[in-house]
Amino acid sequence: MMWTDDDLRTLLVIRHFERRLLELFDEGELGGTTHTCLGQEYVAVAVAALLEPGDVVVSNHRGHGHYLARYDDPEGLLAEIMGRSGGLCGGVGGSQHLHRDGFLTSGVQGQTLPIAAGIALQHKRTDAGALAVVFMGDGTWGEGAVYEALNMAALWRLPLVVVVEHNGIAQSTPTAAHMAGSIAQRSAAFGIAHLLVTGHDLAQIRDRLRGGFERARREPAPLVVEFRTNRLGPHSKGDDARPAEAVAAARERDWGAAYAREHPEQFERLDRAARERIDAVVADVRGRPPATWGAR
Ligand SMILES: Cc1ncc(C[n+]2csc(CCOP(=O)(O)OP(=O)(O)O)c2C)c(N)n1
Repeated sequence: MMWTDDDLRTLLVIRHFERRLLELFDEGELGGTTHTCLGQEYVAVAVAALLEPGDVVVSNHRGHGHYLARYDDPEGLLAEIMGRSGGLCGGVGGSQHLHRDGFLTSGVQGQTLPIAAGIALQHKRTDAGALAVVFMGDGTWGEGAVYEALNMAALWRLPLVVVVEHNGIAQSTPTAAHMAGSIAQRSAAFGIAHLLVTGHDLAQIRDRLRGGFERARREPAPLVVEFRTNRLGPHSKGDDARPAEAVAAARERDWGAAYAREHPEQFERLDRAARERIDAVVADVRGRPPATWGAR
């Protein structure tokens, strides 16, 4: 497994961005809450390479990586989260409610799939070949709205890709305690194709998904992609309810640890550069005045 400098750079920018957010929270610099994608960064980076400019991404409470993988804009995102000038949404969206052309997030679990299905319907009518791509966790498969949207997506053959980041836990509840059956079986019940991804090799993942994304665009037809992934950090800030052994096992499975062992020179070089870049972003944004927002 060997990644390009570009891919590894993006992965490490996301990682350092998220680590700094947790520190800034501890230092009292952030209001509200924040959920990091630590451990899951590669899902966003793998998928971003399969997107076309006209696609719309609908993301969730754990959406910083999805944004950074698509736009490489840590300044705009941090300013948004810290409520400083230059924030992506004038500081009113914060961590969980981001909006930019082709990108939308909501922290309301399950709300996003009906929205993404509506966007996919609009694409089918007016912009053939464009996808709606929604990111959600395994726990959110407990929301009823998910099944109403899957039903419509299958019935109306919508160009919708549902990326499920199955990290084995929903806040503090293990998947085994909340999900009967499986994501594959639930997709099959609607006649929706399902692809499972278990590794974190970006090239292999993209090879596995490329044909499915193409079919979803061209037929069009919905697709569920299930990543078996690894939440490295707490659910949000300091609230990791898992036993210490489970956290240690997550560290052991981390893509970063595995990659650093395999390619120490490339990893250390880009890790240092990403850390320095994010330090500079934090210094810049911290020095900015508060965001102002008014009618636009
Ligand atoms: C409708 C709704 N119910 C509850 C919550 C509180 N909440 C935020 S994240 C979360 C767990 C989500 O778990 P999962 O979908 O597995 O995603 P993960 O956090 O693991 O990425 C919950 C219950 C919410 N945001 N919205």
